[in-house]
Amino acid sequence: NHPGGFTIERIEARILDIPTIRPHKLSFGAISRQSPVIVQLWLADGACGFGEAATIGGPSWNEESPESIHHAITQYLAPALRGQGAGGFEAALARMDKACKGNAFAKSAVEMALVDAVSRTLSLPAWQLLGGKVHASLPLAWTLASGNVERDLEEAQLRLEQRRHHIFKMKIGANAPADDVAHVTQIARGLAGRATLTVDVNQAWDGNTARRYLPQLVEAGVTLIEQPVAHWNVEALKGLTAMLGRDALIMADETVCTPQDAMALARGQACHVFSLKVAKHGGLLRTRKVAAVAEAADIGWYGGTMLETSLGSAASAHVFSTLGHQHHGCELFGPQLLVDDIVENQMPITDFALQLPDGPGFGVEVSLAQLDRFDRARAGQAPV
Ligand code: MUC
Ligand code: MG
Repeated sequence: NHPGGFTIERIEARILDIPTIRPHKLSFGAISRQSPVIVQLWLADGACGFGEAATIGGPSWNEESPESIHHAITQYLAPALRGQGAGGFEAALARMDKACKGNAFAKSAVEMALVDAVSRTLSLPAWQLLGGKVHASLPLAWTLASGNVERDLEEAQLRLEQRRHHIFKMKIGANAPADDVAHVTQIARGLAGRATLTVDVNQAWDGNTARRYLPQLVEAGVTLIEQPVAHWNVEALKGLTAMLGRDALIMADETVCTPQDAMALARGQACHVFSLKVAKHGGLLRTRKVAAVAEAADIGWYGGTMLETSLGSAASAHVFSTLGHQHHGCELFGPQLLVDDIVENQMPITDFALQLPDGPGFGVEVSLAQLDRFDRARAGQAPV
C-alpha cells in the first residue's frame, strides 16, 4: 500500500570482525581489529540497500558497542520499520526514536541502508536525495597512531611520496602529556613544512592539562586540535578556543553529536570546527542538520570517521559531498587501515584527495562473499 513498491520488507544485521593492518593506538587503548555492524534492508520491489555503523574498541569511544548496535537494530529498530513506507526518511527516523532512545549509531546504520535501497530503486546516487553534490573531492587525512615515532614517520613519508596524504592526525592522550608533546614535536620536525599536522586527544586531558600543553603543540606546528577535553567539558573547550584563537583551531568531536549539542557549542563559541560523523549524529539526514548549525554559526566542518569499511565511508562521502565550502577536509581512510574490504570498488585517492563517489546508491558494490568471510557469527569469535 505504499506507492511503487516503496515498502520496507526486511532488515537484517550482522557483526563483522576485520583485522587492522597494524595496531591503532588511541587515548583509551589500542585496537587490532574493527567490528562494523552491517545492515541489509530489502524493499517490497526487491531493491536492497546496505548500511554500516562502526565504533572503536567496543564501548570505549562512547556508550555504544558492536553488540549493543546489533541488538538495538534486530530487537527494536527493524521491527519498528517493517511494513513502513521507505520513501519517508524523516518518518522512519521518528519511528526509530519512538522505539528506542539514543542509540544513534544503530539508527544511522538502518537509515543508511534505507537511503541506499531507495536510491538504488530510483537508480540515483544517494547524494541526489541528500541535497546535491557540490564537492567532487576532499583532502584526505591519514592518522599516525602506531605509537612509534620512526614507524609514524615512515608511514607519513610513504604516503607523501604516493601523493595520497599530506594531512596527518596524531592520536595522543595515552601517555604523559609531556611525552605526547615530545612525540608530536619529533614527527613535526621530521615532516617540517611538508605536511599539515593535527592531533586528536580523544577527551583524555582535564582543562588544566590542556591549557598547559596545547600551546606547546601549537609551537611544534599543530594547527587543528580535536577534542582535547572530556565531552561534557564545554567550559574548558570554550576557554581553549578563546586562548588559541589565531594560532590553531579547536575541533569538537565527542562533544558534538545532536543538533542541540551543535547549537549549545555555537551559542557558547566553544569551538572553531565540528568533526561530522554519520554514526554519532544518528544518520545522513541528521549529519546535514548538525552541518547546518555549523554553517549558520560560522563554524567549519571536517569529514570525520569511525574507521568504517568502504561502505560506511562511501555513505559518509555522499553526505559530505553536499555540504558547504567552509571545510577542513576529511579522514575517511578506514578502508586503508583494514586488511581487506567488503566492497568490489574502493573510492580512488588521487592528488592527496578522496574522489567522492556517485551512485547508484552509495556507488559501492558490497560483496556478499566478503560479508560471509568476516561474519562473526560464522567465525564463532568472541567479542573484543
Ligand atoms: C576519532 O575520535 O576521531 C578517527 C580516526 C582515528 O584514528 O580514530 C577515529 C576516531
Ligand atoms: Mg576524534
